[in-house]
Amino acid sequence: MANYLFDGLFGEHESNQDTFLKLLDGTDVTYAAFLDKAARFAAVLGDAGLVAGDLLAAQVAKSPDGLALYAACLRSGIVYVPLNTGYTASELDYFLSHSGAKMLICNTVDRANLQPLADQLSIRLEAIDDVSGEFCLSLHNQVVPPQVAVRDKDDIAAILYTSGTTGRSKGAMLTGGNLLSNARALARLWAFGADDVLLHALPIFHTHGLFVATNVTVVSGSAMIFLPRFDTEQMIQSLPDATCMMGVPTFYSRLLDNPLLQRPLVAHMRLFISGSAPLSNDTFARFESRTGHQILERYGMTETNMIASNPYDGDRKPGTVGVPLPGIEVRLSGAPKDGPPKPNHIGGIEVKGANVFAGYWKDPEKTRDEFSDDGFFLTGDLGCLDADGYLQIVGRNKDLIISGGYNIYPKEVETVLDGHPQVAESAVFGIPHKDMGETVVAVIVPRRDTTVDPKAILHDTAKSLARYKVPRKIFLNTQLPRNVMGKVLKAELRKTYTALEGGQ
Ligand code: MCA
Ligand code: AMP
Repeated sequence: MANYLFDGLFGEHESNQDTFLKLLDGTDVTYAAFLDKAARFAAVLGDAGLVAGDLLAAQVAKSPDGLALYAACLRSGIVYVPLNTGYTASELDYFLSHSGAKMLICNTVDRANLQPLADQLSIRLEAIDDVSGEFCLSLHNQVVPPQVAVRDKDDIAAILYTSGTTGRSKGAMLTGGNLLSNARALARLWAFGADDVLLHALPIFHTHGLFVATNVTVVSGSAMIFLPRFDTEQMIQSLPDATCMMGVPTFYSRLLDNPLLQRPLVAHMRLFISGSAPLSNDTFARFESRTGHQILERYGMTETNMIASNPYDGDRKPGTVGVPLPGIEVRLSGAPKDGPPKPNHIGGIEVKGANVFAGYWKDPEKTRDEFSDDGFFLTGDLGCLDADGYLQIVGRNKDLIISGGYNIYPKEVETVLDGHPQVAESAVFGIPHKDMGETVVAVIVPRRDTTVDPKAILHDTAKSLARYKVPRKIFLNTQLPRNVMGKVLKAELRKTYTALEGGQ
């Protein structure tokens, strides 16, 4: 096979007229039209001097062209580095410098803001939607698309930056083999077929929206209703035309808040899937009683793609993430090497299989730290297995907040807060939140002899951090609770401030 991933995903669709994307304005994009656009992007990127193995960073709003850019990179063997559209220029500085990307693609509205950074780093910057610009104009002039690049199973297809407990983001290198094996396994497991229409309202810069949703759709030749973002009313309007939906738990709790979500609206639907954050038993039960559908919960990570899933046919157990996908080994640290772990044994979840990434970009030391001696990836999640082999995630041994499916590492936020002139020290943690699952808050110990203005601190923080990382509330205190080793007692803070906020 010439290009392991691209051919594996799109091989079936080169010349077919089936619909791939259904857009809000009523237009459809066929697979053929989409692949033509991808080929044109590939040609333009080639003209710009990018070759297989080079990195291309993209901070683009969700659109068919944004997705075609991803397909173009796969086609040309260019390593795709998608970036959250919420990242500020100072966050981008790190990703671009660290990755060594040769080119950054943005939207016209962000161009002026990003140009100084691109100039400073000598990175070529282009806007994907600047229709009168040379980059977009040359898309139309391409007549002979370049050859599809030869790419192997082990070649890196994408690098996704994921924050870490040390506060420094790491670039997870995902190979063609990682992505294709997972897409095929999920499509088979969830019984995707050419007649399916997936309701897609996720962002396309993370594993969930880009790899799980898109790759599963493509590999099974189905279509997606491609919404620019999650909007409850648009979802309700689109559900009658869909057969499946994927989302984070917030999607489901927001849908449940809408009285129009009723059994007849979704009677024809085949499957609702949830992931990226814990789905509460309450949401599972309420969704079932309102719609008759049991949400299928699955579990994964940027570094591993999807690891486990509740079954399509068979018991979907609320509060569990199901069983490991075929071919993927899952074990719990501290469990006996042979035989099943003791009931209720809680251990670190460790994973091995074709799904597991190739390591962190330019960081062999960190890569070594996150694998066991016998090659299992250490997820940092804590779990236990029930008698039927269903995995339950019971906690994390990493300091992480998941808000609406986005991960926030407190250390990164604390570093910014601690650098503020009014702040002596800070502790950032998550408290329960009805809509987002968890929300970010901070306790701040002010500097002596300083007047503290929490609003100003938040305003300044938002200059360097994406808005979803900025604490929703700041509490002031004279000191932080610490143990004898000097470690801040986050669990205690969580308890105190959850009670204070009334559990939200
Ligand atoms: C937006 N905001 C958020 C979030 N999203 N704040 C905290 N947490 C969030 N998730 C901020 C905006 O910047 C804005 O801030 C304000 O909240 C707007 O609120 P709202 O309009 O309610 O938000 P929204 O635009 O409706 O977005 C909420 C959302 C969205 C629909 C839940 O966050 C979303 O699509 N989440 C999905 C994330 C995802 O795809 N995760 C998968 C990661 P301000 O008011 O200050 O301006 S991949 C992964 O985790 C693994 C691999 C896996 O297993 O899938
Ligand atoms: P990320 O690093 O953004 O890929 O996020 C991965 C993390 O999301 C995992 O390590 C888990 O902590 C969490 N996660 C993903 N799916 C689930 C789920 N179904 N239930 C609970 N946590 C989940």
